[in-house]
Amino acid sequence: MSRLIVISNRVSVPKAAGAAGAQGGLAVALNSALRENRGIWFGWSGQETEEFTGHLDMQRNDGVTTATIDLEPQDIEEYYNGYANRTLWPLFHYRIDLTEYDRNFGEGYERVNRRFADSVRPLIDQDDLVWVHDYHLLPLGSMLRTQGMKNRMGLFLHTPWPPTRLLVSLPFHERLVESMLAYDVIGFQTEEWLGSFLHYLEKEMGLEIGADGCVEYQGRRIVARAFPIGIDFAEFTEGANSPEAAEAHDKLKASVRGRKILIGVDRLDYSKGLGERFESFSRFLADNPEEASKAVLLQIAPPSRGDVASYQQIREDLERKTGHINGAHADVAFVPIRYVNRGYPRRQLAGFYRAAEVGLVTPLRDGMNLVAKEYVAAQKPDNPGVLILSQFAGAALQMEDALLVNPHSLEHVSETIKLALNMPIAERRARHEKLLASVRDEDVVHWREQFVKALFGSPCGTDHGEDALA
Ligand code: ADQ
Repeated sequence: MSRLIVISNRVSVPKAAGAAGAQGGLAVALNSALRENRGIWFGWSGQETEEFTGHLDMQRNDGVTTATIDLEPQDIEEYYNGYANRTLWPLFHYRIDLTEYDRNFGEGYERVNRRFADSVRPLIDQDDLVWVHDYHLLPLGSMLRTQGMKNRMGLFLHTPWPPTRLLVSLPFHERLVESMLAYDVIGFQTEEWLGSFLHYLEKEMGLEIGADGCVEYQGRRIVARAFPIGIDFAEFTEGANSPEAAEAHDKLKASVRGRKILIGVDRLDYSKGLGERFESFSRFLADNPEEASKAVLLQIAPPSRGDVASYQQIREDLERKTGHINGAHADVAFVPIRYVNRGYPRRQLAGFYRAAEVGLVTPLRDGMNLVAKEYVAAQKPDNPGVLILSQFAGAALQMEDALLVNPHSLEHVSETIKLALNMPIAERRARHEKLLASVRDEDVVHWREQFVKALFGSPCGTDHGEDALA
């Protein structure tokens, strides 16, 4: 049987469900995938070393083998804080105003991708499947091919893929996209991002896309498809019914003394639309004085990428906004926004979701958004809360029974908050039932199976990978 080799920027050593600290969407998804496949998760340790050595730190934790390397300060600055998070992340989230183009970033990105390729190469056997993740490592596959690797290799992009008109603003965009065509399978979160990618291949590279999503390039056949990621439904619902979740639920409920709770849970990132969300809630408070003192917004937002200036900026903006809004609407016994900058164990988080009458998930742009799915999974089916979801989250394509909103429109979000807080139980149940079915059926196991099936099989007919897998 082929092993699975997962490669991503960071490797997150699996934690037990009740353990402290936040785990990002990627970490949560991959740990469940790896537990069921013998294999290795390779990536950066998150640690800095004075000079890059390529030393591999191998560990085994909770059924998952990890192999990590340390990076030197210049790598971290140019590759991680630079090209990945100051160039590609904003560009892929349609923020060309925040996108920085710096030649050193591009060079650092290629250098670190080559270091990844050199370090992981000895760990890969002839018939292993290689699954690369995300925007940090787009050219890794082509570097492994240059070293003669013939294994089947797939790439899954967790972010959106931008429209061609935006992407062409990136210097050397042709080189970046061309390098991606070294993979056998290229996966996107939604048909929308897939469509943008295929549009680029057609318009900028003159390639022809087959009806099956297959593309021929330099004698190889590549498939590009949508594989919407899901949550670990079984683990999450078990957590939601745990004593830790019940305790978190009860504590939060007691603290709001009968008020209704709207909850937001997001990494502190400008793509998540937190500023607009706070302002929409403020509009709701101003427009509905009779309801204003009956609702509390709990926003949990652990800081991320603190070394990047735009992230320091958003943190300051949100602190100022929270201060303003609370200053305008609070009284001695009531503060409308509770803004918390820390991570929580997943079971506690599930308890908070369950305690909230409304899940407020309003990113300006998001590859998928797992918080929307976790909120639905955590609800009590006989008395569920209401999900308000941005139409610009990838999740909106699967979750049409949420209340979909335009996060840029304060009026729209404010009116939808009112609707959600007053929704009759029958409608809440009916919407939740449909949402729950899709969150349950299209979970992370389904996602992984679909991707690995495409990687293992040959959806585009023959190519070099088949012999190795025979
Ligand atoms: P993220 O941008 O990190 O992921 P998201 O999908 O919402 O966004 O996942 C966040 C995860 O972190 C959730 O599982 C959430 O519970 C957890 N989390 C957030 N705040 C937390 C806190 N305070 N305490 C504990 N846990 C917390 C990227 C893409 C998304 C895509 C995922 C998966 O940007 O679009 O859905 O990858 O592919």
